[in-house]
Amino acid sequence: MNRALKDACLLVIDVQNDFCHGGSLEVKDGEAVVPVINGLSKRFFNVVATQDWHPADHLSFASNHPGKRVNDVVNLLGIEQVLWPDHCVAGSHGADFHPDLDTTGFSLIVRKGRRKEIDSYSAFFENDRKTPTGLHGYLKDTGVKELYLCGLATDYCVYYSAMDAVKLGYGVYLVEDAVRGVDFPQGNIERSISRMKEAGVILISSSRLNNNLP
Ligand code: VGL
Ligand code: ZN
Repeated sequence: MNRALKDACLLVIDVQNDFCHGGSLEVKDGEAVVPVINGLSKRFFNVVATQDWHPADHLSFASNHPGKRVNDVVNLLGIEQVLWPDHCVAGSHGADFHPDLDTTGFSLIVRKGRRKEIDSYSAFFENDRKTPTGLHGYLKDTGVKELYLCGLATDYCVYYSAMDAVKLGYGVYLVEDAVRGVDFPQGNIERSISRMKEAGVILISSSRLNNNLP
């Protein structure tokens, strides 16, 4: 196998029904990433996907804080937490991958946000920035050095995953036409993209990536 491909991994973040059209935490145009990701995942040897996978009593849900509303901010274990509509409840239809997402090539699926007391935006660490999901160990063991990030949402799970990946020493690429964001608060997508670029994340289009793959 081509060495470049063995070193690289496509990381598909949270392409789940609840983040797509009609879902409870719908990301505008979220489902548009599906055909782009399907095209890319056929070209990579390593493809890892994440699923947001919450218990029904998860404390990121506004419904579990009487008197609070969606988009209010609370404190969870000393960490600021935006409150969301109930979403991606483990085992529910909303937590399933989008039905058109081709999962055939996925080598690993990481489920995160499973502890009720703490959220996990990043694919690598829970929001305490300390508790590992195990993904870094898997990628190290399989010799992955470069990560190509895609999926939902640009300004939350993709953003936190990309920033952690840089800190962990990976070469990090953001496939710019294979992500969509929540944009809460307004301007958050642009701000997140600038911060990722400043941190060393390289933006690449899926067509350029496709042309550069062996
Ligand atoms: C996400 C908000 C809450 C995401 C997950 O996948 O970006 N955003 N849970
Ligand atoms: Zn969530």
